Amino acid sequence: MKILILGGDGYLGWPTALHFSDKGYEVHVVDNFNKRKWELEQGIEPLIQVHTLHNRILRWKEVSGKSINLHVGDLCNHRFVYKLLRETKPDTIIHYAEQPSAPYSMQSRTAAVETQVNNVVGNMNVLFGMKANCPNAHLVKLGTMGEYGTPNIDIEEGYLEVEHKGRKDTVLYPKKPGSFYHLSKVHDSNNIYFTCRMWDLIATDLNQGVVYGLDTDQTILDPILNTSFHYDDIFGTVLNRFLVQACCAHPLTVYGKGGQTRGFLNIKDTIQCIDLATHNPANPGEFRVFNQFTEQFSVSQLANLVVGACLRAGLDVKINNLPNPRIELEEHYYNAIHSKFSDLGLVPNLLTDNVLDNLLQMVMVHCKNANPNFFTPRVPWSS
Ligand code: USQ
Repeated sequence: MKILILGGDGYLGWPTALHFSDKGYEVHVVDNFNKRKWELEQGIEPLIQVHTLHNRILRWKEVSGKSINLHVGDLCNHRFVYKLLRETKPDTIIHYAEQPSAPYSMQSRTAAVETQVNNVVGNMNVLFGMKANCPNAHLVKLGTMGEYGTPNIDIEEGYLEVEHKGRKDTVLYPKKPGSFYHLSKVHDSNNIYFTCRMWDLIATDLNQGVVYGLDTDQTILDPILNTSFHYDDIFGTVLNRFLVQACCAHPLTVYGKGGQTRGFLNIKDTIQCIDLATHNPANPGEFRVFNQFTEQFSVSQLANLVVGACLRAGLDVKINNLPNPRIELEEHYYNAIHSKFSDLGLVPNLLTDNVLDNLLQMVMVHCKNANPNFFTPRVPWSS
């Protein structure tokens, strides 16, 4: 199988490339290094050095004997996308290549527009490029649970059956995203759904929850194979942030009341889900939607779990409920269905005490590099 990974330099794209290369597939990675540029512009660094993609690919070849093919280019350039798809003719396209941060997208008009242009136009070029060059390829697109927002009813997996004035239909689940970033993924989903209906494209949209963790079976083989681990207020996700804050004896930055509830998953389960989706493709014309997370927590629950892990490790850490920089419900109903991956055989790596203790130990080794200036949130949603 030939696999094309868009966004192969990123937090999830790189471990995905290693996973499929390890399995013996022909792997092509694509990146324009925009994420590294955005980090430089913000003065942000990951906790652990991330080597260049070129060096990581070289090291992987030395460690495993296997090759990963690198293509440097921008998905917003349709000529690049068409050439890429024409020359590689992939069986599966795994699309991570988007601006991934809600706070980044809420900084300014410029950042909001940049996020939506980068994400929506890049995704549209992939869809048009697929139609022209590889209409039978399976697109596995990373969306987000944040597309749904926090509705006062159960969140279904993609679709909702409605009865209206005595008639029934199935519609895409209504979306109420909470940032221009999350909204960009809603636009992507609509565009992909449209092209499945119009052109018979084959797609799986993965509404992924908040990812935590650093290590996968391949990244641990050599320090140069590390993926990025962010703890800053822009690109860091909440549990990764809390772990670094805890190791620096900084109070955990719970925004507002902390009742915000989200779906979470270990980075190892991202890889497992992508593997399952890849090996069980959707049908022609099908826009298949999976909710990709393994368990749900409120932010306060997570903070308390981290405090518990700290106690076991002999660290004294406090929780600080900061004024919430975001506009979001801090107490709400949340019940998101996520059975489709279980049906395909997902065996989740849940956030047990043991897993949390190991994550804390890993972060402790590196926390001397952490910059406490990145702990305080700087982007208010209201500005
Ligand atoms: N939060 C805190 N304290 C912090 C950081 C975050 O209380 O220091 C809260 C936020 O207010 C929010 C929740 O934790 O209620 C999650 O925030 P997050 O920054 O971990 O996640 P989010 O902004 O939703 O975005 C992240 C990824 C994004 C992915 C999304 C999945 O950056 O790429 O799409 O998680 S989901 O949240 O399910 O939409």
